[in-house]
Amino acid sequence: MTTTVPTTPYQDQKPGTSGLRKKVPHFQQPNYIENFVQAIFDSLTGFEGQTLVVGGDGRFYNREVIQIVLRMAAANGFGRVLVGQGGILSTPAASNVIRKYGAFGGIILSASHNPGGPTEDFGIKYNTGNGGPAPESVTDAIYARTKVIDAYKIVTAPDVDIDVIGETFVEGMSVQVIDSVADYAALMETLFDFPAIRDLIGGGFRVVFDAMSAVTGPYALEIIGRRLGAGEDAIFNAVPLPDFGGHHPDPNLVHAHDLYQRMMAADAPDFGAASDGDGDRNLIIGKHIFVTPSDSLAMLAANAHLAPGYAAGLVGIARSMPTSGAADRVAEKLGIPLFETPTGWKFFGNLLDAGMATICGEESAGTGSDHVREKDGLWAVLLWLNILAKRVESVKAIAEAHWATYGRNYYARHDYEAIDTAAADALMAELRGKLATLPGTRIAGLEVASADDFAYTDPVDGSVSAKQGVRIGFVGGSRVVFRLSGTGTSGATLRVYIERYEPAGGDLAQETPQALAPLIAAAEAVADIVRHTGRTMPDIVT
Ligand code: VG1
Ligand code: CO
Repeated sequence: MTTTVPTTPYQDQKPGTSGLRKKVPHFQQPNYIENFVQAIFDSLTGFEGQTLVVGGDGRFYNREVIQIVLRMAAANGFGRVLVGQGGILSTPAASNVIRKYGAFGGIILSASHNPGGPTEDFGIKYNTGNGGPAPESVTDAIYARTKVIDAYKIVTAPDVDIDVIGETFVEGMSVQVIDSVADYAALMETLFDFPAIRDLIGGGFRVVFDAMSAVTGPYALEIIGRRLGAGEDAIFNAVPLPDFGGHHPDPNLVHAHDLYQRMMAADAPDFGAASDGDGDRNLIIGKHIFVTPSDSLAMLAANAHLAPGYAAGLVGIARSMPTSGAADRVAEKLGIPLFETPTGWKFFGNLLDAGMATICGEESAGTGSDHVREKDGLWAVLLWLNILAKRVESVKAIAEAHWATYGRNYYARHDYEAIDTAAADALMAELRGKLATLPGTRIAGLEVASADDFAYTDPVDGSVSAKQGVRIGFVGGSRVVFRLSGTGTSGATLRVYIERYEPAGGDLAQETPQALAPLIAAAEAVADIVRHTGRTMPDIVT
């Protein structure tokens, strides 16, 4: 039986960089989930009888919300829902399922790299039929609807057993619980040379993968552990836990510190990797060398033709604006276009759909391709392994050869977390206020060549996204970029992106903090971070 339940709107359901993210208790307010899910459905047309995909990263509250979504999907007229077993679907796997089964769209329950648990973070995101995050036109419509919503539709029905593969019905709507891993693993086999990687590993090449007690555990066990023969012992923290074992499932040098230490040890394995809460990010560490995500994007693009799925070459490369320019040099050499987009995977969707880009990446450890419409952590790991199997060189040798050819973009991101929102806004407003006067002046000894607030015009649909980050370029090609995070849930997070280019033939073997020291000083001088935030040091350097 379908009931229309009256409700009152919340004013704070604005999706950020990647969906709506709040603390769990916030989501547990009366009708908070129901309002948002109904606002999604109210913003869409034509889904009557169609398929919806639902899954998440297994964090606390995942299972409860899936049951609500199932009852509301039935009440709103969907014909079928595909659910990952146990409620588990990594973000790239969900994107694949949406595409493979021709679904109308999908609801992904995740707060990605944010911690999980009863008092930590939860998130909801809607993906469209191309498998990608809803574009801003859709998220804006959802937000507008949440502010005025006065009722939602739900059926009365018992919970569906989402742990058993098979079909059940909720008030006439089919619910199919599917294997979370199978479709994704099959897709990976079409893209990469599994026999070559198996031979590499069988020959003694040692691989370790840290799933960070998050969603990629089952995927890595099946693909790296079993199909590629690395063994189950090669996968650490392989069981997805509702609270990720109390850790941040964020694959960076701070939160994946154990992996980093292991890879820097004298007897380190040859290749180490990690992924985040929902499986769309990747951390790549070779024996005794960390590869920055921006460099990884460039190196993957330069070598992608070694994998069967990319043997025909790339049509274009896209990167988010704060990502380093390393990929630009690869695009130039390959004679293909390079697109610079705002932060967030939703901006790559049109380029991928239009066949304008094959590989995309973000400095935040996200890399992916046109095989799905999300960034994909394991995909990046497998492409690296495929390249290593074909080149039969170490990660370090590949990185050094890359820099010797293209030059090196020294790069770091400094995050100031949970700062006062008003202080963060004031810092950005002051910066924006002086942009026009900066070119030609010197900051901490460096001459400013350009200063602007990044605005993007989508080359496919002409939509414009303004105020996407303040960038200050210096004579010689170095730059600093400032923006506020759109995924945090407490206060504001200031991200400062610092980049310096050293051409081939220059000093390519510096330590990154030293190479960037003058720019770090310039960033402080131009933005007055200490005065605005009271912070003398970033919380996280990646
Ligand atoms: C961050 C990253 C961005 C990424 C987004 C979602 O956003 O900077 O590159 O696309 O997280 O990633 P922000 O607005 O906090 O800087 V995930 O792995 O959370 O889906
Ligand atoms: Co993620």
